[in-house]
Amino acid sequence: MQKVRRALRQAQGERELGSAPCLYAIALGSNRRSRHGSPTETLRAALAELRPIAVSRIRSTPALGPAGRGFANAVAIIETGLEPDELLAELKALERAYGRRPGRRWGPRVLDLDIILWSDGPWDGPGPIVPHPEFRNRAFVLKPLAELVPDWRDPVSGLTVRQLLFRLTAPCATHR
Ligand code: A4P
Ligand code: MG
Repeated sequence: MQKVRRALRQAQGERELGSAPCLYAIALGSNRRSRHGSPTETLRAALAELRPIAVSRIRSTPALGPAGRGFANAVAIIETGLEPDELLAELKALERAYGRRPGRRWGPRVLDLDIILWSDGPWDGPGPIVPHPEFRNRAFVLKPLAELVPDWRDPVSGLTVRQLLFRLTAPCATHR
């Protein structure tokens, strides 16, 4: 994971000087079969299309909320010159290409792609909210994220991914 850490340091440093592509952490979820197969096989195919510089392992997780069936979840780190609104448009197109149709919020889905963090801090432009407003409360995002970038600092809370995961999962945690 040295490569990701180095790339993150470099992206954050160089962006201050106004160059270099951005790094993004993208969370992937699926709890419905696609033409690629099971949710795990679907994530494997989608991960390849994102051309990531690092990927977490794919975990089976119980559904949070009313989505019913359990999920396959993973996180990918990608490098791109796109801004968050442009990247979200690409991710939505990929979701559609995998057969996702608009439906009930939190309903079963073939593929969900969420932007969790990017190397430029908070995004206050059009489109997505970055950091993702719910990621601090979700072990199915924080665990794979911590596998890849434990020292990446959430620009809103000021805590690292490792600290956010500890806060969520420690036995006496108050934030659940
Ligand atoms: N949007 C705003 N910010 C972002 C962002 N940072 N990244 C907007 C991506 N999208 C963002 O998303 C709804 C709207 O959020 C979009 O129009 C986008 O512009 P969506 O993906 O179309 O709909 P959704 O997935 O039903 O909503 P959302 O809020 O993404 O749901 P979540 O929060 O992803 O929750 N349990 C387990 N174990 N694993 C899961 O992956 N996922 C969900 C869905 C519930 N339970 C789960 C899991
Ligand atoms: Mg989503």
